[in-house]
Amino acid sequence: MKEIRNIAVIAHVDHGKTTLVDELLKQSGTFDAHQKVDERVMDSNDLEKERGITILSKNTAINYKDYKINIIDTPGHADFGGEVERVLKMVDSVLLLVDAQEGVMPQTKFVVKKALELGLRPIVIVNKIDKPAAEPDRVVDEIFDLFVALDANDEQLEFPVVYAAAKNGYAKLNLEDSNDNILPVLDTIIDHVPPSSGSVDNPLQLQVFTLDYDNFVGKIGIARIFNGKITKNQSVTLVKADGEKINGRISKLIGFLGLERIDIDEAASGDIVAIAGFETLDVGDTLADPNNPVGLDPLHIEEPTLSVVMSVNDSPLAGTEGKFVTSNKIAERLEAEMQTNIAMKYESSGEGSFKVSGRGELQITILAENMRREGFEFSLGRPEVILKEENGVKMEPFEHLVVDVPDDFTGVVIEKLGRKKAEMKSMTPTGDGQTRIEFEIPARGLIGFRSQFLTDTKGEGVMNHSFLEYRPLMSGIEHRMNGALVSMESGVALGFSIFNLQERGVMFIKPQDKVYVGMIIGEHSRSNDLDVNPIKGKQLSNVRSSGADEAIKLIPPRIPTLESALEWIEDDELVEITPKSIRIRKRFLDPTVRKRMAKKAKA
Ligand SMILES: Nc1nc2c(ncn2[C@@H]2O[C@H](COP(=O)(O)OP(=O)(O)OP(=O)(O)O)[C@@H](O)[C@H]2O)c(=O)[nH]1
Ligand SMILES: [Mg+2]
Repeated sequence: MKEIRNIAVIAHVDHGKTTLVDELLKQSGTFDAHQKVDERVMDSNDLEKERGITILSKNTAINYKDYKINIIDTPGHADFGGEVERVLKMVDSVLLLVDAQEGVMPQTKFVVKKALELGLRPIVIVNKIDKPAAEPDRVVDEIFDLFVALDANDEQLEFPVVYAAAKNGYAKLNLEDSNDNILPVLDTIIDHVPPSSGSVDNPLQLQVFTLDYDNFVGKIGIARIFNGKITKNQSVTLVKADGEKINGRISKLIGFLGLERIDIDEAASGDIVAIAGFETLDVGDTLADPNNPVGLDPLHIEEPTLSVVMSVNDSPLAGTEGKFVTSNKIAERLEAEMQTNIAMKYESSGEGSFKVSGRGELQITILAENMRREGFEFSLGRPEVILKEENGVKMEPFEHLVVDVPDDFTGVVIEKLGRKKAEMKSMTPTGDGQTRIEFEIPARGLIGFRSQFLTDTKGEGVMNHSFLEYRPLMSGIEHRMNGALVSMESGVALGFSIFNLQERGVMFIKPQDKVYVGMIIGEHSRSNDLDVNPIKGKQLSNVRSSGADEAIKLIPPRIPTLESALEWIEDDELVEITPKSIRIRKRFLDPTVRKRMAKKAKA
């Protein structure tokens, strides 16, 4: 029997977690020599592959020397921070990756804080040391300062450091060592990660930290065994978070090795396995010995901070591009999502509409993107942050924001963020003409800020943020500065009219696009909304003058994407989403109704 070690890989987004896990899998010999392996093989679902980010944490196991090392790869994007927090309770240490150039970033702070609070002793991996601008020593200092700032204890402060270039497949304990292979990471894990504290001789206790679904076996729970032994077909008691107990049987027991899931007959304390047999399984549930059914501490699950209203598509073009358009279908789909995605919630919010809540815009757009690919049509309203009340005070979520911008743009960025009620915390030139500025800002102020920021910094700025805490509600956060160009006709847009309209703002449509009354076809260069006619053709004259059809020059439109559209809209606007199109529209299409509602809203 191999000894087991459990570890999670944590970091800020893109610092190289999944790439490192790739290399560990390859170089430990876990794959067969002939097995062809994709890049970032753990990012297995379509959207993960396309976007190059990890969305769901996933586990794998590596055999190395006399050990079986269970490794959980976690997502680095702030919206999925809740995943990381849960996973940390399943492991006995973490590999903390930090980019050798970027250094400590907002999500680094978030994950380190959680790991230290749980008493874990991180192993620091300074990754991407191959980058020309890498400064590994500076980054180690930054990490040390971060640990001190977060009240790390003495043991935690003595973290081992491994320098790595995961992409190039090497790691080393000293910068002057040669670039051989990635094995120093595995050796450091064996040396530093403590064995599981439970015992095979205790009564069974395992806790579910992730859910999966399989059409044949039903709900699957991925769980860590904290005590005892589990065998296939064994009778166990499911202990829910509220104390309810349900007796049942393990119908399937699955073990992990590399990318394989293998049916196994038994597993013991310390290991990570998948089990099936319970339809009511939830994250945090304990499976225990029926003779001694004691539940483990429930897992803390982060509350959603952002919500959006999803409604049946009622635009004039509804049902022309999608397969599933009814509120029943949408409800069914949302229900299925919530079966495995515990960070999200939904509730009915009136006829044909649902309030969907999650941890951030990305989480919500990913659900929406998946749905449109499956053939759904629906509309989304403006994302709203979720307020809560503490001792009679209205509170709103705040975020820690870090921007890296070319020096020339610091002024405009600070000014714009000021209008969003951001408070500047520090400003440091990072050399090479760049400045890093840190802010604390109400999450509300960040909705729609990204596109503005990219425009202001000519696409050269980088921004990162993660959840900080709830604070008393702020007032006076500025909204969008520009009005909308709204179509007053239904039909097909013509190049000629777009040509005439383009001096009034930025167009969202191109010739031949379908439009309808109340659809937003562009952003007005001024602050008011403007009704315009995008389908008006050129006046035909009797006499054809030579060269009358002089070629018209159209400025390329800014075709909205799901993200950019959601960021852009105001309260009285909606994004219409179908498998083929993303359109922006006024909530009330009829101009008279719209004006009446606007007056009402002002009053
Ligand atoms: N130069 C360099 N690039 C690297 C290295 N490791 C990873 N990368 C690149 O960094 C990018 C992000 O890598 P990922 O492994 O997806 O990062 P991640 O931390 O898993 O990202 P999330 O899961 O989305 O948080 C990819 O383009 C990698 O090729 C490295 O050692 N050096
Ligand atoms: Mg990843």
